[in-house]
Amino acid sequence: MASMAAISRGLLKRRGIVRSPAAVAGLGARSMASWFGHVEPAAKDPILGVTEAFLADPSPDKVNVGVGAYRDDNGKPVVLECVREAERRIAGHLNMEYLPMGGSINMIAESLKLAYGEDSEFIKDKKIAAVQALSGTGACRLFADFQKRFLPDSQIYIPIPTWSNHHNIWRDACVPQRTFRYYHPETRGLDFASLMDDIKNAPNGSFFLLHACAHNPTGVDPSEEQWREISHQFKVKNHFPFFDMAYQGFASGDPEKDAKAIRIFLEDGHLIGCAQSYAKNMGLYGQRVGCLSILCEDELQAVAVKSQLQQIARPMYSNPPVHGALIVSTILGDPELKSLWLREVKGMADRIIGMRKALRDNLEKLGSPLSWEHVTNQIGMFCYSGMTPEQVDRLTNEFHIYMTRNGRISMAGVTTGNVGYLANAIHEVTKSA
Ligand code: PLA
Repeated sequence: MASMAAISRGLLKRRGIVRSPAAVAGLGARSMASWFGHVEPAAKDPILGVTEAFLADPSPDKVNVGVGAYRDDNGKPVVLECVREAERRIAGHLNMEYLPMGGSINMIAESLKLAYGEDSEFIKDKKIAAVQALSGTGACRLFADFQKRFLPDSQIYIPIPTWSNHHNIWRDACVPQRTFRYYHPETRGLDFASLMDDIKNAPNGSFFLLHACAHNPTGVDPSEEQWREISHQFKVKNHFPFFDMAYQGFASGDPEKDAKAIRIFLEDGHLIGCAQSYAKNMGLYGQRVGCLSILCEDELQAVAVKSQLQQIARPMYSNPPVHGALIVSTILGDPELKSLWLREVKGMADRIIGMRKALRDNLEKLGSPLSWEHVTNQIGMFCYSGMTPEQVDRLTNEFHIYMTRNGRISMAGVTTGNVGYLANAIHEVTKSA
């Protein structure tokens, strides 16, 4: 009788995971050394690749307005005072035990209040399945994997344009992608008519990815009235809205106001999904704290959905990291720290608004023949400048200004010190256009 070991070796061989000694001997030295010889370098990420190029540039004039990372007016990364205070309170009191698979219960409870409202009936009725996620990216990915697992024939409708990584996330989750129109290059505003047409023309019961506020990269959001129409049409078509809320607080300066689109959909009786991130609004970029929530029909369904989300997480990363979640729950769970946070979010949003005005003023003073009104009309972290990839290349090659080739300027990286230099360079590459 064959031994267990021999049987399992046979199984592995059939699956091509181990090779027989004869097969290995026949491979020869060259192929033994080239297990990964066929692996080509990956294409550079359109956003994080910009940071790599910026870091490699020795020029003292260099400016990074690529990645959406907030800087103070001296161009330095910011740790919020509420975060520093939360760290002081945590220090020495934290054990390093694993969190539950679904993450920090307190952090999740606070996150749901931010997205669904302090007194939300859905929270009271326990209708929301929610887990801590590896920031906004992880929340989107977990949702995409969940969608594939339980609705394997579904697709996702993604706005054009969108954050480049949305495409990667749903691609890697093997969910087919469709697009819907969103932005009008001529008006530099929302293409509302086309957006509504695409919602109407999608098959009933489609999944749609919506930016809850401060759309990336365009800085263009629907008005409240337009959100109401969108929500109404979603009802008619029975579409499922998945909100990516990576910038709550960065659109208006007030997280409560920035949740308006979600609240409208909730009022209209939709079931929704929501990805939240504390990277930007708490400046916790590298801590990777976020939350994925799915509003279900009842508590029973929410319990089932949560258990399945945890089961998707378990073989990927088992359970999420503890430190950032504790910072978030400490801040949001303490009225004093929470109001400090709200002031600090407002401060960041206001500095960005100030820089929009400064950039536009500078361009107008230089006598630019183009209109730069959109710089101040757009909201959130980014200005979708309208510059072409070739103009962006000139900014980088001639002026050491680093940004994504779609013409997106991260206003969070613009400061009193560099706005004049930036405006001058933009004027140089656009004046003859
Ligand atoms: N969703 C949107 C719309 C985003 O813009 C980003 C980050 C995320 C999710 C994910 O953020 P998180 O995982 O860090 O929480 N976008 C950045 C960074 C700021 C990036 O590309 O990763 C950007 O520069 O577009």
